[in-house]
Amino acid sequence: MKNFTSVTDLGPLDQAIKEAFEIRDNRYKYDTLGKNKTLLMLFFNSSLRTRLSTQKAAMNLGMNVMVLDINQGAWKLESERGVVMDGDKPEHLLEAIPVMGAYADIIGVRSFAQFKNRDDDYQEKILNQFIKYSGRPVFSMEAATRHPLQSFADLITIEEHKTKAHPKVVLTWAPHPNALPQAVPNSFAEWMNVADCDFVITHPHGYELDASFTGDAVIEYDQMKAFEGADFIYAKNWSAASPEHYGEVLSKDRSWTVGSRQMAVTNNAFFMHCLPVRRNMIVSDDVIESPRSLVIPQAANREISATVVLKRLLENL
Ligand code: AN0
Ligand code: CP
Repeated sequence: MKNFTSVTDLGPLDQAIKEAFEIRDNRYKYDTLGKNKTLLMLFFNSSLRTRLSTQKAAMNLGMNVMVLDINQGAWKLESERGVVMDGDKPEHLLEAIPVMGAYADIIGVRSFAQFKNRDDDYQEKILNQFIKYSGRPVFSMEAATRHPLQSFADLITIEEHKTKAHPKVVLTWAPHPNALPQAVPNSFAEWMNVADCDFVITHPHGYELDASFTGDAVIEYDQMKAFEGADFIYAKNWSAASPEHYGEVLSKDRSWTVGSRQMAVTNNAFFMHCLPVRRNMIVSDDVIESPRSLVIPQAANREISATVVLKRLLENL
């Protein structure tokens, strides 16, 4: 594997799942593969899970790891070409990227949607510059439109817990005070479209995700109806994705907060969320604390998905 930015880079999912279970059962199996190889993890945005799980994955493979928070201690980076740099940004990505490439064998990048220009975000302008100018394999640690390491961990978690071949999986929007990216729901939809499941997405009007991600999913605007008979409930907030209202918060309707009222009509569904989660906005205390909540196993599986991805990238060096 050359780069990892979406589900298509991984090839057949059954093979990827097999590798994930192999790693889960012996996570140090390839502990010399990364000897004298250096991973640079680059964060333009905050992180708890991605930072720790990806570093742990690299250590499982015997790699050296460097972590850089661009906004804390590095120079602020300009990303537009042709700009007269007389503002607050002392360095350009076009120099910074090849410099970083000189020190690293593999580069992980976290760079959220900026909500300034929908086309720039949806064309993955920042991530693609890393691929173009670093000369190194690049993987997404959540970019503008996708969070594939999360979706891979989500898929592993569903595979571990499903009790039928084609479970009903429901992605539900839930309220949040701020404008959040569409990366997690986009990616989850993209992966569920490839996986073996009945996939339903539910959200208020105005929160339609881009059709390139939703694919064959059934869109149901009635949340209670969507939840009927579900085996897995995946909650997430996202802001509007449409060109007219891109990045806007259109609703904070707390009747969409996932609680026992909605879970009661499911098939005793498991509850999932990528974390960080705002309790009693996205999900009630009792649902996230219930024995059916998978949020901690999901987060734990981030180490597994990252180990598989780094292993594949190392094998191709
Ligand atoms: C981010 C998001 O919604 O994309 C990261 C989730 C993994 N969440 C927040 O900014 C709260
Ligand atoms: N789920 C996830 O990516 O969490 P962090 O933002 O803490 O990395």
